[in-house]
Amino acid sequence: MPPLFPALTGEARTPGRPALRFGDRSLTYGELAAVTDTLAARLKDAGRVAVWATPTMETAVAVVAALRAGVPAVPLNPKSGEKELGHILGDSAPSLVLAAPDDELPPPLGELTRIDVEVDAGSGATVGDESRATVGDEAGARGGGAGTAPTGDSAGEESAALVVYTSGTTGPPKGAVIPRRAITTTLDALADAWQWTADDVLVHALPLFHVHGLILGVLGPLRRGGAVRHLGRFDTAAVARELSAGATMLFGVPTMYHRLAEALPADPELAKALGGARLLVSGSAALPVHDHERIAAATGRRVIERYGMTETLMNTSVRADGEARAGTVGLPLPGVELRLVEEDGTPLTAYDGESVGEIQVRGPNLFTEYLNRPDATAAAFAPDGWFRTGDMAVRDPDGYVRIVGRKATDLIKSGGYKIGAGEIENALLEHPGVREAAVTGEPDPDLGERVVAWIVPADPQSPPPAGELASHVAAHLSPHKRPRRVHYLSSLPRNDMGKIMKRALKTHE
Ligand code: MCA
Ligand code: AMP
Repeated sequence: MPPLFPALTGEARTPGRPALRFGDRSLTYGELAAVTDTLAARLKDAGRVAVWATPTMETAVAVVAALRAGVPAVPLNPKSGEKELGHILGDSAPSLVLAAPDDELPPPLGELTRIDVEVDAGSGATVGDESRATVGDEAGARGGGAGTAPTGDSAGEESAALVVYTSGTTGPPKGAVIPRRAITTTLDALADAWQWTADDVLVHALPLFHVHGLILGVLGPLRRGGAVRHLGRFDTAAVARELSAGATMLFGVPTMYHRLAEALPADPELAKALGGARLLVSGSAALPVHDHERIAAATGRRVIERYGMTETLMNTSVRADGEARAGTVGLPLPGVELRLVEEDGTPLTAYDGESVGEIQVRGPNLFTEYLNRPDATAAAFAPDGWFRTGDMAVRDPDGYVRIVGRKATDLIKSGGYKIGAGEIENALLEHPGVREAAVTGEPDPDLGERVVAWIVPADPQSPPPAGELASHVAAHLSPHKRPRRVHYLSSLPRNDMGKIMKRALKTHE
C-alpha cells in the first residue's frame, strides 16, 4: 500500500521540514517519524486504542502512531461527562488509553492500561510499569528517525483507522468506523479542490476528537507534507498572529468566522492577516451570508465552504479556482457521487436552484459502519446503497449545492457540534427535579443554534435552577450539549398519541 503520510515514511520523506506545532512545541517530520516509530511498535496488535484527545501535540502523535501501527484509534472528548464516556468505552472496548503524561484521567478510564505519550524528541523518559508506561525515549535517542517501525501501510485500505462518535436524534452517540481508504480519498480530493500542497501552513483551533479538527486539520497537512499550527483554543489575535507569520490557510467552524467578523471592524491587523491568507475554509455548519459578506468587505478575501459529515468525510466544496459564492457548499468533490431525492426516494433531475431534495452520496469517502449497530447502519443507506445524509438542498444550474435545511428537527448544530435532542432529554429526565423534558434548537447569532430545554418540574414550587440543569447535562454528557436556555412549563403539549409536539413549544414562550 502507498503510505498514508509520504513525507513521514515514504520515499518522499522530508525529515527536516516542520510538521506539527502546538503553542511553543513543535516537531519536524523526522522527529515525528521518530516518536511515532516507538509508539507504533508498542501499539502493534493492540486492538482498538482510546486517545484522550486534548488539543495538544500528544493527541496528534498518538493518532499518527496508531495509524502507523494499523490499529483503530478512538478519540475521546476530554470534556465528556461520565455517562457519555462510559457509553463510548463500553461500546468501543479499547485495550488501552493513550494520554499526555500530565493528564488526569477520570474513573471510567482508570481500569484501562495507560500509555503516556512523551513527545519531546530529545527527552530521555523511561518506560514505566505495566499500567503506566512512557513512550518516546528510544525515539528521542534516535531523533530524526528513519521510519523503521511498523508503518501501518501494510494495513488494508478497508481496515478501520478511526472510530469517531457522533450524535443521532435519539439514544447515545454512535461510533462511525472510518477506514483508511476514506481518509486518503477525502484528503486527496480536498488537495485537488484547494490546490493544497506541502507549502501550505494550516492554522486552526478545532477540537481533535472530530473529523474536522483531526482528519482535515491534522492528518490533512501531514498527508500533504505541509505544516499545521494548532492554537490550543480559538482566539482572534492568535489567528491574526499566525496568518501574519507564514500560515497560509485557516480552517474553522462558522462560530469562529462569526467571531472574526465581529472583531474585524476594530482590528486592522486582523483584516490584513485574513486578507493575506491563501484560503479561508469554513465547515461543520452553514456560515451565514451576513458573516461571509462582512469578512469579504473587511479583508477582500472570501471564505469558502465545504460540506461533510462524520460518516461521509467531505462531499462537496467550493474550489480554490472556482467562484466563492456565499451560501453554497460548492461542487461534489472528485470521486463523490451526489444526488438529491424526493421524499419517496425518486432522484431529482432539476438543477434549478429551487427543487429541494435530500442529499444522498456514494463514493470511497464513506464510512464502513456504525460500530455494533447493524440496524443503524442499514437504516443509514437507501435500498440502492446511497448514504442518506438527512441534509436538504437545492442545486444551482452550474451544479453548486446549496444546503437549505435538515430532515430531522431533533438534530441541533451548535458551535459546529451535532447534538441530538433525545440524548439531552434523557439526561435531563435523570435529574430528580425534572418530571418531563423536551429539547429544541433555536437560532443563535454566535453558535448558529443554541440548545433550549423545556421542563416540567417535579415540584412546581421549587423548580431546579437553569444553571443546575446545564451543569447536570455538562457533567453527564458534554459541556457543549448543555442547555443555554431553560423554560418551565406546567405540562408539555402532546398529540393524541402522547407524542410531544415540539412545534407548539415555541408558542409557550
Ligand atoms: C461552561 N462550561 C462548562 C459549563 N458551562 N463546563 C461544565 N459545566 C458547565 N455548566 C465550559 C466549557 O467546557 C468550556 O470550557 C467553556 O465553558 C466554554 O464552553 P462553550 O460555551 O461551550 O464554548 P464556546 O466558547 O461557545 O465554544 C465555541 C467554539 C466551540 C470554540 C466554536 O463550539 C468549538 O470548538 N466548536 C467546534 C466544533 C467542531 O469541531 N465540530 C466538528 C464536528 P473551556 O473554556 O475550558 O473550553 S462536524 C464534523 O467534523 C464534520 C465532518 C464537518 O463537516 O466538519
Ligand atoms: P457531523 O455529523 O457532526 O459530522 O456533522 C455533519 C453535518 O454538519 C452535516 O450533515 C450538515 O448538516 C452539517 N454541515 C457540515 N458542513 C456544512 C456546511 N458547510 N454547510 C451546512 N451544513 C454543514
